[in-house]
Amino acid sequence: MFKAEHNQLEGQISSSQLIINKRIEVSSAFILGTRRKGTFVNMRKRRLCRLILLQVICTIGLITYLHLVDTSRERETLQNVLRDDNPYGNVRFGGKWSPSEENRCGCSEKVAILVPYRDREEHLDIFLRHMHPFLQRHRLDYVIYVIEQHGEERNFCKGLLYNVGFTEALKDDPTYDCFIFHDVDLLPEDSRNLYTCSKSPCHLSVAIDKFDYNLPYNDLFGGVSAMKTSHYKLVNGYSNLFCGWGGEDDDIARRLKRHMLKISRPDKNVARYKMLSHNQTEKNPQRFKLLGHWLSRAMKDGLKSLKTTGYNVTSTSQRELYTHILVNITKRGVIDYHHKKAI
Ligand code: BGN
Repeated sequence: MFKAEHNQLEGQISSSQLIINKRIEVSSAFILGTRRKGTFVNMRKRRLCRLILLQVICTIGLITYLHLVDTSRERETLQNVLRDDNPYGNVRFGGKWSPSEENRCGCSEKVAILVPYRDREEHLDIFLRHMHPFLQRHRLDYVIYVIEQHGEERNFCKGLLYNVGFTEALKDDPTYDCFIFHDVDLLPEDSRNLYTCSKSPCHLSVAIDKFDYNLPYNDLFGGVSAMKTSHYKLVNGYSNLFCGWGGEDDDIARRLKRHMLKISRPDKNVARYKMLSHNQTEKNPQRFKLLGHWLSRAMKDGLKSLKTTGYNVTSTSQRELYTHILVNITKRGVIDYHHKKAI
């Protein structure tokens, strides 16, 4: 009795097992896309479908892998760029930077970048972010000095600020060999434009976007220029008398010529600059008169007359990206050459 029941049960199990097996077979055949012809399953078709499915999975996997590798590589490059262009990374307080011994450019020049400044915070910010990575690419030993004007004088006295910057920078470090005189609104576009001092004074801002990348006139020396410390002293620096826009650069160009110092220029395809936009500063109506008397002033008006020019250094401080020199300039009177000498 018990055996008969057992055999019956076994028979039921094996028949239901058969049904289940058949269902699995049918559904897998359906999934794999094979068609049954009656009860016969085409084994070759099933194998082919499995192979296709495997290939599809592999291709998707490969594409995903390549995409991940690519994005991580892209991210890595971007990080490098950001690291390279991060002005805060390795600039010492006071805006000082020097290359490591093994990375020196081969020149031992110490360069001071002088930037006369007033009321152009957003320009200064852009300028510093641009200049630090730019100068570091040259592997220069440099410091950026920002010479800020305040006080009663309404007009901007760029030449005087350059002379003060030059004098204060040499007090800070008497070993500077080279000075770069730089407008805050000019950004060099090409890293091949080297900020070093050659044998002769060099006019660096040859091609400015504002002038369609052309030099407006041959004797132009304004914008960005480079001079050896000895040359700047020789020509008595800039005139202290040009306050307001224009003329101070033409005046020093004449001084250089007088000392037979020929102005050199880099290639105009390299010496390219972008000028940051701003409102035109008030032009100095006295600039023509002043220029007319350039020779009689040349040996007095400048570095030599700085102490009697009516300014004092309010403070000198080391800021995160530059050395700040705050200069108080007292109000200038009108210079009348017919009754009084310039100084
Ligand atoms: C000139 C200015 C320069 C200035 C250039 C470029 C004068 C003096 C005129 C006798 N010179 O005209 O100071 O750098 O334009 O903008 O204004």
